[in-house]
Parts: sequence; structure tokens; C-alpha cells
Amino acid sequence: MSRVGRRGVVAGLLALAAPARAARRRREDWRGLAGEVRAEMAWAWGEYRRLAWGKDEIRPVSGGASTFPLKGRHLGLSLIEALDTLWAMGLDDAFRDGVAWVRANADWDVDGEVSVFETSIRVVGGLLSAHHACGDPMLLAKARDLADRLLPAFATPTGMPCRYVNLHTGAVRDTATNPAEVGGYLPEWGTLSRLTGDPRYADAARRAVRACFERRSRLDLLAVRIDALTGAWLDRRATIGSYADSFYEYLWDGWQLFGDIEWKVMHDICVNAIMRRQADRRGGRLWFADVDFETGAVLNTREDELAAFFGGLLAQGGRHADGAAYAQSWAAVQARLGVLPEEWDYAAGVPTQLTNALRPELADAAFNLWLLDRDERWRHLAADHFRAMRRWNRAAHGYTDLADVTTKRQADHCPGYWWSEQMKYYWLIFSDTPRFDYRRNYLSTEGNVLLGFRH
Ligand code: IFL
Repeated sequence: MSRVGRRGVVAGLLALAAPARAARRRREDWRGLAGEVRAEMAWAWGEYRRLAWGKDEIRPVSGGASTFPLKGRHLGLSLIEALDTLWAMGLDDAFRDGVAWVRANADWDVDGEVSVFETSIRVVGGLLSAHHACGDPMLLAKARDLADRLLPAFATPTGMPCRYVNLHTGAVRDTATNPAEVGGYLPEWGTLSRLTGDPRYADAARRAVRACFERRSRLDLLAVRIDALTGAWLDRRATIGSYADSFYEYLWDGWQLFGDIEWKVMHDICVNAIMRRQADRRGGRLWFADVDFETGAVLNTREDELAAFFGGLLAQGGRHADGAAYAQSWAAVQARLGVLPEEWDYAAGVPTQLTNALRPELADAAFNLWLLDRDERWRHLAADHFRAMRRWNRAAHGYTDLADVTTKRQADHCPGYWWSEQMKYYWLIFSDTPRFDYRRNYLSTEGNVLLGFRH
């Protein structure tokens, strides 16, 4: 039985316990709420279509646009990130319109430099999930062409990729990298190898992960910066937050998606060490400290919002109670501030970075927990996340980040992941759509569905 199949069994067992708990909570019309999510997506897509068509990221307050991941030139990032969400929602005309744009305009032969990791999870992943949705070989060909242009970054002595590559020349830059940008490839690149029969993508992804994992400390912890050229650590701080997060997520995912036991072994070693050395239970809440990766000494008690994904990962790896507790820790912050700040000091109980980058991690955790136990409390948590976002982040032309969570002052940027992640998590958790297999599926760190669409 594949790992995904096993998740179905676990979900069935956990679901038996769910109805009693669910009955104590307020009643919601989940399908109605799903309709509201879909309406917001259709409206935001309409604004993007009208004001920023083919641009990377819309500025939802002013109606302008910004570029990412290439400086000064648009690649259609948001459009590509949105595709599988549109399809999952049955917004088929919009999906076809977007695919037609890709066919006519997406061209990766650009003399400019991109982040290898961001381009892979967002653009290669977005094209692969759109391909999974509709089967159009053009989408796979575009994904492969782009991955071929990222591959030169992996030609280092360690196998860990440099952070940036020029899409036209293949010139690489910046060997001072981090676990997330080293280990964040296998789901997309393994899928690419499976679909094309070309093993180079999966091989490069595997080699990079192993190189980083093999350099873990005697406590089985990874630090947050590493040199791709020499393999030397450049920092001592172990964190589950930014620059490390996707490494742990993709160890589990390599096992879940491909059933390869090597990834589960690595995942268990890393997560056991994190639980032993970084878990900090205080005031009835579970948090994770940043610690010295060799001594385990606590360095600080500040957590990135990005770390909120870890609740879902803990539950997927079999630590359901811990995963639920961690998601509830973040839910409590959301209840207190309305929306989550970029960074929170759990010892002091104060936000330490006041911005809100319109991030999806708490909705991601709620979705993964709900897939496992079908407990209505996760739907309620996702509903709170959605309603808070609609209240505070909605602007004239779409959804925007916030400059300050205490005043709710809006900034003017809609990140590409908004289209791929939280809107999809809300939709899938509320809608019970027949287009998605709720027992056998796989969503990447970017929310791209690489397994589980039903036609
Ligand atoms: O791009 C997103 C992805 O989930 C990730 N890191 C951060 C983004 C969303 O906050 O791996």
C-alpha cells in the first residue's frame, strides 16, 4: 500500500472519533462557505485579468504589478500559480484562458536570474499541477524546459544547488544556501522524472537532500545556512521556520508521494530531534524554540509564521496530538490579533514583526489535520482564517499583504502563493468537490496538486 493509501486508513480511524467533538461546535453551511471562497477567487481573477494579465503579481490596492522571481520582467507567476486552483473550483473558462496564455506567452529563454527554489516550487510546480488537471502535454513541456534551465545550479561538488541561475546562460550565483532551498525539489522533480522518463531531475533532487542531511549535527539537527560548494555550515541556529521549513516537509512528501522509505527514515530522524531539542511546552501551548544545532542551547523564542505549517506535518508523520496542539497555538495568536504577524515571540507573547505577508501556513495545517481526522474544528479554524483575511486583506483589486497587523494597515502586494495555496485549501476543506480525491492525494509545499485530481 502506498503512503497515500495508508493515510486513507489512518484518516478513517481518526474520523471515527470526530463526530462527538464536532457536535459541540457551531453549525456552518460548508458548501455555502465554499461558494463564497469560489466567488472571491473569481472576483480576484477578474481584477488580475483586467489590470495585470500575464504579470507576476498584482498590486491590489493601486492596481499596478510587480515582478517575481525575475527582476524587471514578468513570467506570469500568479497566473501559473492560480491554474490548478481555478480547475479545482470548476472555474473552467478562467482555467482555459490561463492555459491559453501559457501556450502563447510562456517563454523561459530569458537572459535574467531567478531563485532556483522559488521558480521550482511555484512555476515548475504550477505547470505540473495544471498538467495534472487537464493533461495538456504543452504544460509538461514548459515545465521540463524550465527545469532544464534550473539544472545547472545543481552542478556543485556537494550536489546542493546554488541559489540563483540565469535562465538563458545557465550562470549560477550564491552558494550560501539553506536547507529549504537545498531540499525543496523532490516532489516536483520526481514527478517530472516520472512523467518524462528522464531520471536527471529526481537524481539531482535526491543528491541535494542527502548532502544536507548527511551533515546534520550529532543531535540530528540542521542549521539554517550551509555552503553549497564546500558543505560547511555557515550558521549554528536550528529552526523549523524560514529557510528550513520545506526541507522537513519534503522529506515526508518524498515518502508520501513516491513511497521511498529513505525519505521517511530521514524525516523521522529530523522530526524526532526537533521534538526532543526544540519543542517548548509552556502555558498549555506547544511552541518550537530556535536552538544551537550542536549544543541544543536555546537561542531565541521567536517563531516565523511560516513555521505554522509544522502542525500539519507533525500530524502526517504520526504525531497527531502534537500537530493539533501546535496548530492551536497559532490559532490562539490569530484569535488574539485577528491575523497572524510575520513573527511572534511566544515567551513574551508579542509580535516581533508586525507585517502580515498574506500567508497560508495555518490554513495549510488545518487542511492537513482535517484530511487526517475529519474533525470539524479544523474547518472552523480555516473558516476563521478565511473570514479574517476577507475582512482585513481585501482591497479594491484583490487581496493584499498588511504593513501592520496591529492597525491592519494594508500594504500593496498579492504574493503568487495566494492563488495557489490558501484559496485552494479553503475550497478543498469546505466544498467536498468531486474533482478531488480526499483519500489519495498530494499537495506540494506551494499547494500544487500533483496527485488526487479526479476527472
Ligand atoms: O511559497 C510559499 C511556500 O509555502 C513555501 N514557503 C513560503 C510561501 C508561503 O508563505 O514553501
